[in-house]
Amino acid sequence: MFEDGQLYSPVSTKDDGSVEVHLGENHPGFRDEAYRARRNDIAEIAVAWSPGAPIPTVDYTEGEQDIWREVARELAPKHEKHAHSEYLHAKEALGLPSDHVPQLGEVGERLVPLTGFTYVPAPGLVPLREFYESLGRREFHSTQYLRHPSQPLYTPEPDIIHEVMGHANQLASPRFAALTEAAGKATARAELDDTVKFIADVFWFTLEFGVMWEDGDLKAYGAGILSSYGEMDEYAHMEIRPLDIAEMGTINYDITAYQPVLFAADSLDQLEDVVGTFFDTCDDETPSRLKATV
Ligand code: TIH
Ligand code: FE2
Repeated sequence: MFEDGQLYSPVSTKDDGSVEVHLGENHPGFRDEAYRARRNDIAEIAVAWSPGAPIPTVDYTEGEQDIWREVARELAPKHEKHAHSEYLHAKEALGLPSDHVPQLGEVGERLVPLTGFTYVPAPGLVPLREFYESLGRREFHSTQYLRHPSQPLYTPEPDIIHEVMGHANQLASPRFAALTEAAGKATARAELDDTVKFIADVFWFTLEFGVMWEDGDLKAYGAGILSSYGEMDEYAHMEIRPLDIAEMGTINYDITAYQPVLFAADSLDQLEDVVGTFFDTCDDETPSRLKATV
């Protein structure tokens, strides 16, 4: 749908300090001047922020509030039907608003008493290593813009709906939060970029696109499925494989389409056992050792 292989639209800063977000030709907002200007303004807020400063707020427009409300309304019944109970309980405990876009500061204030995670602003792509290392400190780099209104049910480009409805609800669970932190700590230990990529790929097929058996039903717990009401209609029909770290770390995937291959955990205990242990023990030798087994 977008340019090949890139999750976020590139952001550049000009000499005068203004910020430009480069939407690809296939981006649904490419020909929408107002949307492009808005993306630049929101990115500028994150670029201007530095760690330690108060979390900046965005004054969301009625149109943006409407997208949030529409997606929250559409997702609610789908979550009831398809989300794993661990996510549903965490979502309830977090209690995010469905009638307006929450500010990142508010998301953090709600998360901290539950799992200690905070949310900090990101203009777009955060370098892989930086993004994951901060997860190891229970800090989540989040975009603040909203997806283009013409395609609310799915976006290949993570937006605040994904970061918050997908990830923050998940990070309100102490068990998912611990797995996420473990992925971050593994990244911080890694010296090789290949190791970081391997960890990121295992993260992709678990905390981002993971599914899990619960009472005989295949439920979703991955943030990327749970923020997309288009993808929630489809995931059960995809190819479902058992959890396998070596396969998750080596399989090729297209980030711009519904994920055709998903990995199912038998239970949360098994997820922690297999994936948690991998994150806890992974070092720079682990990926090459595992690659030799596939
Ligand atoms: N596809 C997700 C959504 O529509 O909410 C966003 C993404 C998650 C992971 C990668 S892109
Ligand atoms: Fe994500």
